[in-house]
Amino acid sequence: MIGEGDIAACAKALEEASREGKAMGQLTETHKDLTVGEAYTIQEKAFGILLETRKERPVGVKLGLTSRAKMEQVGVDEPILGRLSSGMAIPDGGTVRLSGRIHPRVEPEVALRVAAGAGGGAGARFDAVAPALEIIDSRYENFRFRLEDVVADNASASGFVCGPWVPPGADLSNLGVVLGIDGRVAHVGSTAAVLGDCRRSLALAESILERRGQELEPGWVVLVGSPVEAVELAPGAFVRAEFEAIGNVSVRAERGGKE
Ligand code: OOG
Ligand code: MG
Repeated sequence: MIGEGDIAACAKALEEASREGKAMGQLTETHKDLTVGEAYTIQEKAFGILLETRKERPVGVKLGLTSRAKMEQVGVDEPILGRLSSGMAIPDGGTVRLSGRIHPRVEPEVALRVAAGAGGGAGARFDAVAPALEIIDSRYENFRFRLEDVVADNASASGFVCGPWVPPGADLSNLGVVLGIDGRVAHVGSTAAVLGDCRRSLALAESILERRGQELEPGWVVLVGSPVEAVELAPGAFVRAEFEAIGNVSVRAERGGKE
């Protein structure tokens, strides 16, 4: 248990680290008994500060650590949820600015769009699906953290790119995914690696939000979590993800410039 003052201070520190692109020490080094529930409270407070100071709005959620490859990469084996803001969206074929980020990585994801009337605990549905790329960037030194740290740090959310939305007809349970960097294959995977069927991420998002007294909103984007390890983003890199039956999405990394 940590006090309310400590929760506010942690949220402020994380929001500042993210805004200034400066790495910080893990919260669990100072707050050894921080709980996951408290970590979500910190996440919500830091996201609130982000929305207010940057005049942004919530546009969805992201699931993280929903595949074995991702759990092993960061050494945390429990799925988590983070929040997406309007300022994190990058257009398909656009550029992701690396300056202002600490040690950004990119990963391929399926994006689901929450259907109208999906809330109210009836079981969320989605009305469109898109190929997506997620840019993650831990605010902790050396990209190292424990479960509670990464939850407080909004599940390392930093940016996302959605390709063209398509109707939800395809069977998403086992689709091939190729992540390419500069035309070379970096990772090959399947949507089955995400919870056995990446559509399960929707129910998972609902249940995590429900525990926080919240719901998915119609029109929100849900990033299901990466089926493969994330790859470091270097200046000039051209990143493209190809999804069987869904389509492609790309982004270019640049040191400076506009997003
Ligand atoms: C945590 C976020 C994980 C995913 O798709 O699994 C995530 C991290 O790797 O820093 O976004
Ligand atoms: Mg992700």
